[in-house]
Amino acid sequence: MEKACLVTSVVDKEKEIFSARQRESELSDLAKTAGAEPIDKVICRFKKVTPNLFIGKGKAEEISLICRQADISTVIFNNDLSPTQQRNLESVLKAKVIDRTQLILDIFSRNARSVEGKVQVELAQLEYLLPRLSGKGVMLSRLAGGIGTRGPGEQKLEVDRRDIRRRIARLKKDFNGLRRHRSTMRKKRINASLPLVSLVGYTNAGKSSLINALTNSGQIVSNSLFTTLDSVSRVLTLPKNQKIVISDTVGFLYNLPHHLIEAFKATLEELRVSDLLMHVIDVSDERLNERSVCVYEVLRQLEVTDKPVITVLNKIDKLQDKSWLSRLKHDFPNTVFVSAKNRENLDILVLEIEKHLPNTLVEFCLFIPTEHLRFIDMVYTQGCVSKIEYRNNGVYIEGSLPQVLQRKLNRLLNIKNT
Ligand SMILES: Nc1nc2c(ncn2[C@@H]2O[C@H](COP(=O)(O)OP(=O)(O)OP(=O)(O)O)[C@@H](O)[C@H]2O)c(=O)[nH]1
Ligand SMILES: [Mg+2]
Repeated sequence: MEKACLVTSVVDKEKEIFSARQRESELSDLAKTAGAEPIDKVICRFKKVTPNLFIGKGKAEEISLICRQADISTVIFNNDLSPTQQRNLESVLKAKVIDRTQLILDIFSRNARSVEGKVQVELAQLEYLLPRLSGKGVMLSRLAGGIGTRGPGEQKLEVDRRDIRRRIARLKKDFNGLRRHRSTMRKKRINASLPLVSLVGYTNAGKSSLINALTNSGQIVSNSLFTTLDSVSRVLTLPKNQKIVISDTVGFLYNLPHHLIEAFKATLEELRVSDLLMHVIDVSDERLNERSVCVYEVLRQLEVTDKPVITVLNKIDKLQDKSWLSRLKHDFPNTVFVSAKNRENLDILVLEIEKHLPNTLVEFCLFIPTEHLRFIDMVYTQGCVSKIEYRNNGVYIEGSLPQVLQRKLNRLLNIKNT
């Protein structure tokens, strides 16, 4: 385990949603997820950021002493540092210095599973590193190993600037190819007219557990941060037989570094084409209101602001006292209280999804001539058939269908019939 000292700064007059202790506790979770052992924690309060060290000189010397006494080789800062600040801090602290973006990138690189996820993370890591390798040789953090030095699949990240540039060009090319593939897949789904419901929420809220409970799938679930990085989609059949696609993706975090939002914009593009969002909240967490504010802030940055939202208040099984829960109904839109773990209230959630889908089912009766019988398959997979009669020159069916599909079938049949 990499022994670490955690530094959380409080700058006067800078508004933060979370208290210093709450931010420190989140940093500690992030550090542990990255494989570090937080040995000591320091909160620095100051009026103004110092350009060359971020914190004051005296505080830096204090931290340096802590590190020497406790044999700590890594200092993790709860904010972003400029390349100069990072380099200067390393020489004063005589320890490897990791900032918040680098820490989160490291977790991302450990958790990236798909080819696309790995490419995105390595690209973000190298773009982060490049300006940090200029000037006076390789920084201490580049030599030490551990957090900040490994890419996806535990391979060591490049340190040579020329090689990094070459690798960045290569990764960008790969990424564009993958992106085209994703967009083709999306078009296919739109053609199949299946509505898309996307899960959003703070990391560790239980999004993957919920998609597993709803669709009996096997997404990895873990009590650590950013377990899911890649978008995963599953088909769910609603009670009236309407099929929808549910997609699980990367969780959000307070002050998610801009760098990372940029890197994951492509993955998160799914959100922009969603018909409905399910905002999953961990009700057992005392910071649920602040976390929710962060989620909406990230959605705003991603320009996803016009979608209907169902608020899924998850982990109700963890609460002893449930009396205060009803208050949350007034604070969030369209609330449903569930436990993904105990599969509690999932039926209510499914009905709520059905209610908010723009693509609600409509009754239909249709005669499909023999030469177009292939359309029956569409009706069966996406709708609900209540009556079917085989006649001489075709099939008569009644039932309910997504409106989009009904229009499409009418159009197809009319065109073919004329
Ligand atoms: N008690 C309880 N625990 C839950 C429930 N849902 C999820 N968990 C636990 O919460 C932790 C996080 O669950 P995940 O499903 O991985 O959360 P996530 O939102 O996908 O997290 P990331 O992918 O890391 O952003 C795991 O330890 C789950 O077992 C629930 O309803 N009740
Ligand atoms: Mg997950």
